[in-house]
Amino acid sequence: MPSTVLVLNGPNLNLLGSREPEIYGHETLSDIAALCERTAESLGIAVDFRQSNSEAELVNWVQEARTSRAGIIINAGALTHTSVALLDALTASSLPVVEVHLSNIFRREEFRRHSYISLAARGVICGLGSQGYELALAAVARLIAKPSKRTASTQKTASKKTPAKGKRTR
Ligand code: CA2
Repeated sequence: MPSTVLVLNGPNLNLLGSREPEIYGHETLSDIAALCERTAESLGIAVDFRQSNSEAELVNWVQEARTSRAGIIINAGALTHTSVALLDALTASSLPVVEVHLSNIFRREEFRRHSYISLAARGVICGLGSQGYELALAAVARLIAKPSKRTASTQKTASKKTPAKGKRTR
């Protein structure tokens, strides 16, 4: 059975496609869900795509994912900039997390430049619209395939006696 990645979408993302297309594009959330399904299939993984306007529901879903999902992709919407609860849940999940934003949060209002979620994220993708979800899925698929990359390289380094001349070690 393929590994399943939880793709979470926060408040107001259900409105996509209806307003502010100059910022968020013309695609609806259903279009993005379909894109994620197709992308996941091509990567040999599965997606569980969800949206909620409730912080509590999102926290509950992250907690449930801990034992049933292989990774999390999250566009927390405005909760990105406010929610320590979501940050704590993501950190506690110990799963690989990739944060996505449709818009470039660094080209917008000052308050959007800070993300609590980023502290729990292995990577952050913003400003590329729905393509960000595709890229995040590819990144999570790799992280799932090589979950202990850091450990493996640490082991390799630890087992090396002396580094080759002129070669850098970390
Ligand atoms: O760029 C993103 O993906 C955001 O996460 C979207 C959030 C915003 O609060 C973040 O700063 C950046 C807002 C989602 C609301 O989307 C709407 C879509 C259409 C109409 C109104 C809101």
